[in-house]
Amino acid sequence: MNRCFLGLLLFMGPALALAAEPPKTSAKLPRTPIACDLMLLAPAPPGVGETDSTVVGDIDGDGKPELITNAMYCKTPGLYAYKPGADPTQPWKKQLIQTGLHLEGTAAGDLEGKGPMDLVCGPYWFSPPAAGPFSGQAWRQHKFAPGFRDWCRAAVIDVNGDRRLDIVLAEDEYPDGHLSWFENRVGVDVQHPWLEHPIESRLIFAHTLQAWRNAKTQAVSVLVAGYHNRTHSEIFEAPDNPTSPWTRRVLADIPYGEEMVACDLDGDGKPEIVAAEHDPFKPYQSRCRLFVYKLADPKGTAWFRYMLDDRFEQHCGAKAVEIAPRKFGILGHGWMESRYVHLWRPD
Ligand SMILES: [Ca+2]
Ligand SMILES: [Ca+2]
Ligand SMILES: [Ca+2]
Ligand SMILES: [Ca+2]
Repeated sequence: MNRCFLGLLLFMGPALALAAEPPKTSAKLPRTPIACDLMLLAPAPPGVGETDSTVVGDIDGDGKPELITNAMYCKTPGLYAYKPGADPTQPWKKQLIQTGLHLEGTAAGDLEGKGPMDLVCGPYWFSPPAAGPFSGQAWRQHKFAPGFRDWCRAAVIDVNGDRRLDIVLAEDEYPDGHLSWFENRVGVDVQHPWLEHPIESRLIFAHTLQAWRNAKTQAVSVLVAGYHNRTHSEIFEAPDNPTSPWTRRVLADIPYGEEMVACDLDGDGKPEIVAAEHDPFKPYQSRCRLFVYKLADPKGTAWFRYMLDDRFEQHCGAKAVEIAPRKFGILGHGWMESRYVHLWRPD
């Protein structure tokens, strides 16, 4: 186990089994509030609303990441890519991917296997023009999930191991959301370029979707968590044949859990789950808890829970970030105290 993370666990006291209350302790992890100079990437046209689905990826292949984000809840919804210039404090180059569709659930990956990065947003995917992703020319729009509504969470991963990236998609703003993976047959089967394989059909406001492949077992897992009170967070595990029914394991009840993330914080090859409560209203906004869940048995049927903090709402989600090689911190961002990004680090 990574010594930094071991130190973090010892600092927080004994582990508790799933469903137990967090330890009563006055000890707090070191937290660094980072005051953000919010930078306007580009002037927004009138009527543009909130962004709700952002991904970072190198979509033009120059080795540097770009930012892809959507505009929602407005008269002119859309999806845009932004590219910084030599001076990132100057306005970034802006490329329209689509406008007119209210979509959320953004992911990036080379779905055609031809090099240039493609984008997924909701039940659509978008391929760049031949002139280049930032050429100003229109991106091509394709629909891969005709049975899905427009508000989703998406992940791009090779589920069946055929070296073609597939798409995992969850409907995220509905009390009866579907979760499926879509087998990539683009360029192989013109009539049916995407084959849907349903996984679940009763997700409740699934604001978290993350998929990963276990480096040792090669098994694919998908983390899904609901946004509203008393909803479950669940991990779906693919069987050897991922077109067969998947195993579903309930991780925990997270009151108001938003944007959970799986990350191998201690380097043992198995992901931990970072979960932050996010109720932004008084008096709860100063009582929300930040948890790390760690597997307590090899089969994934029980988890230890560690509370890292209980003072801040994290409405905009918590993320694990590599702050040094193989050393992870946790970033959290609230809604009411949005001027600050919080960083927890294990030393
Ligand atoms: Ca790039
Ligand atoms: Ca491509
Ligand atoms: Ca595949
Ligand atoms: Ca781990």
